[in-house]
Amino acid sequence: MANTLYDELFGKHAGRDTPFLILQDDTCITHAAFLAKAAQFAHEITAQGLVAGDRLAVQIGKSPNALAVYAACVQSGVIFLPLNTAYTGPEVEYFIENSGAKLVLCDPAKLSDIAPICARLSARVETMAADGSGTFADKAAAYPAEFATVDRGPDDLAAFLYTSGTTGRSKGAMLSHENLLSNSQTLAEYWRFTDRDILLHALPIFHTHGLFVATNVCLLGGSVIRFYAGFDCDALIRDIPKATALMGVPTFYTRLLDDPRFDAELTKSMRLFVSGSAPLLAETHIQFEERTGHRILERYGMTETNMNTSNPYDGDRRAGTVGYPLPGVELKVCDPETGAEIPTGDVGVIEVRGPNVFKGYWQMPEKTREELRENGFFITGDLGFVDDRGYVTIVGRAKDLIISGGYNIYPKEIEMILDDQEGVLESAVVGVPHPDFGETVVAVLVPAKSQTPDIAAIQSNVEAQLARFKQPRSYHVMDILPRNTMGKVQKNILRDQFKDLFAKPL
Ligand code: MLC
Ligand code: AMP
Repeated sequence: MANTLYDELFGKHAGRDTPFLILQDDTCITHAAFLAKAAQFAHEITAQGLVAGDRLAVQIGKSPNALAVYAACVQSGVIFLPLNTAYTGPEVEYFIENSGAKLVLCDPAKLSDIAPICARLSARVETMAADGSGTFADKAAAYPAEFATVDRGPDDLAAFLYTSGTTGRSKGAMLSHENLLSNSQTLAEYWRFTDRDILLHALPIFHTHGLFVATNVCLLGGSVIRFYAGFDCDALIRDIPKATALMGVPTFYTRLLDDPRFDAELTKSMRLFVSGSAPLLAETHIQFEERTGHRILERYGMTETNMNTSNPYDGDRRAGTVGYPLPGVELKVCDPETGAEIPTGDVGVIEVRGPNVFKGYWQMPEKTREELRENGFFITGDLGFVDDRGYVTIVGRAKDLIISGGYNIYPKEIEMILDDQEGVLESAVVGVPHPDFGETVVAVLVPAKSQTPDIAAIQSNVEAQLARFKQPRSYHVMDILPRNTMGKVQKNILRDQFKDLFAKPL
């Protein structure tokens, strides 16, 4: 046997003194040094009592050591469960409980919040700070720099990534070794990643885009990663001339375009700019080409499916479209009511099937059945059409979802908290255009009879429970919510009413 993902991504670099990560201060970490660290971490994970199939939850800052925890999980067969560093204690508690994680790695600054949760849920807890230091790395340092890789096959699970849902409860998407490997192989080839590439990596490593797309593609191609703790415009502008590729959410590109230093001369070493996770405005695509001479390559993916479509590398990268289905991915557009496939050019719900599609939601068979058909097609909840040239365009979402700066926010999760607040009868949360984040969150509150909601108190309760990116940026009080004859809240009316709230001044 072998280990499907480890062997292809990591194992093949064993013993190579070639650069893998270059940090912001130009420190270089070789493949060999990275794998030695990962092996020590795999020993420590095993020493903590975890065996193949157990879950390790991490809520830690982005660092080479954090990435080595991912490699260590793959090598030891343990399921990697990364969590957004912005999540609050109550949010993290749900993920630990739902996943049954045996071990949790958290930032030392959060230990006082997380340790009692772990104690209640009988999970072990260790720390790792944003610089990679902490109890976990300290304990691991005692172990050898080699670890006997645990056998794992294509259908074994490699990672859980939690994704919220329209009911407000997050679901753990189970991703197999094959899901991750097959998609990364397709992308590495499609986008031509080789050992001559240097990728600017400024995305977080707790989501598909930064963890699986950016990292795995570079590992497969033997490409070097310039590794940033987060998006930092100055650092990117400094390093762009040393790089060949960037992957980002649309906010990266609008922020770069806001900087006059970002131009054709600066980007002349670059061969590829990839955008995804949220819609890239056609005007950003056009402005980008005018400024730099490069056409952004937009692609479309999801936590449950990895990447589904991509604009072509060589052919026409069409603004406003997400390109063609990737090799091996079947894509059809279906009637939202009947599920029947509809004619080319008509708008419907996008469904996808292929080796990229996940194995279901952890311990949620009903949710899995609702979204993953028996024939293997996954119902994405995105509305779109395929044109006569085969390009896919996404026009909206059948699901009630806001995407802010590439982070998904499900209004239901926020409404459930707002509905519980004193003085509030009911609430509605909508996404409105935002110049930096693409969309942002607006809350509408209906007061309970003869009461006036205390917005400041509500805001502070929301802050204690929800990550910053989910918190409404604006609150409004209304006597009643607009509803249709079926009693459903007409969110389109609210979106329209508040659409100019964050508009850029002319
Ligand atoms: C941070 N903040 C956000 C935010 N990110 N608010 C709304 N939306 C966001 N996306 C808040 C912070 O809490 C803080 O609030 C302030 O903004 C500044 O925080 P920061 O830490 O300085 O972050 P910033 O640089 O502003 O981050 C913006 C960003 C980041 C766009 C660089 O959000 C980011 O890296 N997004 C990428 C998300 C991603 O990887 N998505 C892929 C999902 S996978 P305050 O009040 O202090 O100002 C997927 C599948 C696929 O979708 O197809 O890829
Ligand atoms: P997530 O659940 O975080 O993986 O987000 C997946 C969702 O992001 C998809 O269902 C789409 O709605 C959206 N998305 C990803 N890429 C694109 C894109 N290029 N254009 C429009 N929406 C996108």
